Amino acid sequence: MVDEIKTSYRACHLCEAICGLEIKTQGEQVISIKGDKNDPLSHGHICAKAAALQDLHFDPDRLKFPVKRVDDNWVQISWEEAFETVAQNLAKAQDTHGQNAVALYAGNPNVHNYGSMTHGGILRRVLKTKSNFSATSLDQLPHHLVSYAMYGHQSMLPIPDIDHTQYMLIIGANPLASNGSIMTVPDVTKRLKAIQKRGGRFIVIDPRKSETANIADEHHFIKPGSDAFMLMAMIHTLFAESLVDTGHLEERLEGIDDVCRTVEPFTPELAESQTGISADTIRQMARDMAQIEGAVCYGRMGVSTQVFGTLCQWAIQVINILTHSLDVRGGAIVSSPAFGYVKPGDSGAGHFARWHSRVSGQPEFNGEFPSPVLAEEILTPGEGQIRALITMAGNPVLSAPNGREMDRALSDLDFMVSIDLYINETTQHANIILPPTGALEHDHYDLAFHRLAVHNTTRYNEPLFEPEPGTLHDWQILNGLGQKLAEIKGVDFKPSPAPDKLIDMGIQHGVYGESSGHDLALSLDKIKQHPHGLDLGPLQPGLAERLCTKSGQIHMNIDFILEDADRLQQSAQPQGTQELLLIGRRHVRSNNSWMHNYKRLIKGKPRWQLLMHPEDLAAHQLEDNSQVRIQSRVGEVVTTVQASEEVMPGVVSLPHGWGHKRKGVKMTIAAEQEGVSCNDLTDEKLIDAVSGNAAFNGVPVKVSAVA
Ligand SMILES: Nc1nc2c(c(=O)[nH]1)N[C@H]1C(S)=C(S)[C@@H](COP(=O)(O)OP(=O)(O)OC[C@H]3O[C@@H](n4cnc5c(=O)[nH]c(N)nc54)[C@H](O)[C@@H]3O)O[C@H]1N2
Ligand SMILES: Nc1nc2c(c(=O)[nH]1)N[C@H]1C(S)=C(S)[C@@H](COP(=O)(O)OP(=O)(O)OC[C@H]3O[C@@H](n4cnc5c(=O)[nH]c(N)nc54)[C@H](O)[C@@H]3O)O[C@H]1N2
Ligand code: SF4
Ligand SMILES: [Mo]
Repeated sequence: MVDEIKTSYRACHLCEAICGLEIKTQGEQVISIKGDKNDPLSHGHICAKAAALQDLHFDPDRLKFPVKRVDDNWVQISWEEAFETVAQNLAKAQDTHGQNAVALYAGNPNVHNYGSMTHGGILRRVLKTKSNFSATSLDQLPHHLVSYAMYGHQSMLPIPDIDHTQYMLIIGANPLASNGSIMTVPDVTKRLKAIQKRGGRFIVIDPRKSETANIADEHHFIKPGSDAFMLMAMIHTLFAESLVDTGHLEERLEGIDDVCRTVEPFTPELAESQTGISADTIRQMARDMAQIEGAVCYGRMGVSTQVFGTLCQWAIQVINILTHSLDVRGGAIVSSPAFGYVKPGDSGAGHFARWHSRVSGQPEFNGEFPSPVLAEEILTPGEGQIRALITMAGNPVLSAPNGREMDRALSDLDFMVSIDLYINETTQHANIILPPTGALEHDHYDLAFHRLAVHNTTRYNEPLFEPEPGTLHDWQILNGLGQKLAEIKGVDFKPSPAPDKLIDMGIQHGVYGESSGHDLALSLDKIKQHPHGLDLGPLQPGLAERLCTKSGQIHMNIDFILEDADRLQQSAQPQGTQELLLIGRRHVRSNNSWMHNYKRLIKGKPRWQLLMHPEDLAAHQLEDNSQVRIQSRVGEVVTTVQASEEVMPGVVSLPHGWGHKRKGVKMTIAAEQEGVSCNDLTDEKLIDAVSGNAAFNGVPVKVSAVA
């Protein structure tokens, strides 16, 4: 008998765009993966990665059952043995060396996997360790810290209302490659072009003429790490030219005079000398932000993972506030999701600097230390030293700064366990790997990304396939391990119900919920009746009533951020400093460190080379397409250089997430790829001084010929 063809609707979980897919299957086979035209957010858009969901599902390298490392080999073991061994070893590390001797590192895919979100806190609760780390501090920590400090909640993140804006200033983001971040925006190309069609403009500020810059109305090169000078000068201009208009939020603002005083020294002329962007251009951008109705300033990785990350993200909020661009149509608006609607009284608002890391004194945020200090906390002896580690969906050896030191640190641990799909650069150090089911084998709800979306929608997806017998979902692994640990430690434990049970309550009590008396009377059951998803309308202003600060005000004058302006002023450099600065690069066919194992995505021209401006090549007597040595404070790599006028002179670009060709990696296709890890060069000491977030962009390097 031939199986019937089944059509399923499903969100792609690979990036923040959360595109709706229409997937046809027959028995265990995938017949086709297309965009779901009826998805109310993505309207049929997909990128090349969507088709690779089947490669991930069928990848022979993907683990399905627990394995333990015996010398250089991996041996399959039962879940029971795995949980028992892991729990014993973690408990032993805590008994011997104290509570904080066991650390947790949670990587990026947790946020794309709702069971990991609902159950992710289990191990933290049972272990009661302060040694918590995640990819947040390799990424968007400055955004959360600024939202926490200004609006009173780490998740109160204003999102660009891209579908209605008339002027969008994009700083250090490349949504054409990334498909958007802290801005869930499927089909960003169409939405950006629509701004131009309705007579608006968008501007890109980037040291590289990126894919996004290529279709922008204007692109300005900027010296990496110098954006804060430009942003402060824009605020300076708003005050100097009496352009400030705070509109309906006027009565809600605290500390505007302090802001005015702080930006006083930051003239557009100073900014010109530091950024390379003319003072006139900077003044004009400030005027445009102020004078165009429905304007928005948006900044992402380029202005988050750099040495002034927090100051930059704060300044971006301030520019939106002072130009009446916060909480207005076409500006930046906090979303209204069916689950996770941020409002006063919410738990999870966050906390900051209540304690500090042991070795270099970096502040906690929301109970986590910045990941750049993870390796030193493992390698530095003394009370509180980390001796055991759990990684969950993370690959810090390739994704954290100074990856080689991370590599050494992981091999120095007494015990390590990884909850992961693969044996890769990081998980090869584990004693035991606990693999979860694949994404198509469990249900799905985007807990994180509906909250960051440019349009309010909601959607629940059923699994496509039955999980293979004897396999476990991420949340079941967390429950199982939590239970075992609790038994051994003699503490109470109740396994958490399945994720769908947990979110149903949140939806029913949410703004569109049954219990809230909303017309839609949403519950998870009701959402399930709409497999394409439900349209909940455009972004809605209404921030004033939702502010989560104790005073109900927006704090503009946050001491620890304003003080950083002094550091900025002191960092001003004489013109003509001759240092090469390294930045990263994303490509639409890749995703951080873990999507290089699929033929479909890896084919085509190599994309891991170092890009360098022809003038710099000539100045360094280097040939296009030759082997070069790149050196930084922490290490060196040898790779191929490619001449490119995309990057500005003085800047070189190398993507992260490569460097799989090393002993122990069991990802067949990835391990055949050339390309080195950019994070063998990035520096764990180069951080945003306020938050401790990694500064991947603007790393000083030397490039020389290889004899
Ligand atoms: N130089 C430089 N470094 C960077 C960046 C940069 O721009 N430049 N970007 C930074 C950013 S933004 C981020 S978010 C971090 C990412 O840093 P990480 O999160 O540490 O790294 P990923 O490459 O996302 O690794 C994801 C891991 O999760 C596993 N995995 C995938 N899906 C699942 C799942 O469903 N369950 C489980 N249990 N495991 C799964 C994969 O096999 C892989 O091992 O990297 C950062 N590093
Ligand atoms: N295809 C693909 N999509 C992805 C990912 C991926 O790896 N591949 N990763 C996902 C993740 S985890 C994230 S966090 C998002 C990131 O999403 P984005 O932030 O949109 O992505 P990036 O490509 O890192 O864009 C950062 C831009 O900043 C520029 N830049 C570097 N330094 C500076 C600087 O000092 N100042 C300024 N103004 N610009 C600078 C870079 O040249 C780059 O164009 O993408 C997500 N989507
Ligand atoms: S843009 Fe591509 S990777 Fe991102 S959700 Fe859509 S299809 Fe998936
Ligand atoms: Mo990220």
